[in-house]
Amino acid sequence: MRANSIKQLFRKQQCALGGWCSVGSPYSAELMGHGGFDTVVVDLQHGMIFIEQAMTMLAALSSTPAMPMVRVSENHFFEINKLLDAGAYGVICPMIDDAAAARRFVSACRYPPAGTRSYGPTRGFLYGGPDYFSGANDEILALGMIETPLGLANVDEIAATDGLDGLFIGPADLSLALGISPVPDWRAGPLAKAIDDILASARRHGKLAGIFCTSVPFAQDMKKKGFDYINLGNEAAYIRAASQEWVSALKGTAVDSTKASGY
Ligand code: 3PY
Ligand code: MG
Repeated sequence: MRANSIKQLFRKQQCALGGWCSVGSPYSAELMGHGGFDTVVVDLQHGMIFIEQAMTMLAALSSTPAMPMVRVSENHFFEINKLLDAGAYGVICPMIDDAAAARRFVSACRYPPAGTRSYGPTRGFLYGGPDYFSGANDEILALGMIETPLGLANVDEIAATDGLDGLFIGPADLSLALGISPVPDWRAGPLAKAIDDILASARRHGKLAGIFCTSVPFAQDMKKKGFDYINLGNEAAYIRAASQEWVSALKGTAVDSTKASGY
């Protein structure tokens, strides 16, 4: 079976860079896939993307060097199974609150006896290869998001979950969980401490640590901290930023950076 490039980078202790699709289009997914990222995530939670579009985007991504991943809309067995069958090589699950939720998520990603995933990797074969079944439980990446008050309180029991490959921080929801603005201030205050605590928990349990970053300085700081997987905004933010920059240059007006955040 095709090796999971993110797992390989993690084993070599090299940082993986992620791109993120929130526009429901196979063409934009393909463009992102050729953008130099190690992986590109199709976001079914907050992205303007539904399951049929996600299938075409996963197909488009598999023609590029970037490993196709998804963020599912919730911890839902059917949706996770369907997207894995469609060729997703990694799943990010939002709002994991405790070890029970983490176990349910991992179980949906793994074939028996390790889990309860149902068999039928229709498109998964095309991307993963004919020996998909023998390698899937090892190659498919399962990342649980820490971004709720309960998730933060229970981070150690979540990180200890067997078969969970890593923790992924959603800084906007995590900020809300801490009672602060969802525009993340990663440099100081409660979010900075929570990021350090989650990273330390991942390290204690030998798990990968990832984070969604909304700007280049944010991403650079997280790289310095030693995160294994750093996601660089999303393509909607790139479109907003580049169009503002071009239009402002021609109109001679200032760029309003508040309109080009990473969400
Ligand atoms: C968050 O910041 O809450 C996220 O889920 C990132 O997409
Ligand atoms: Mg979130």
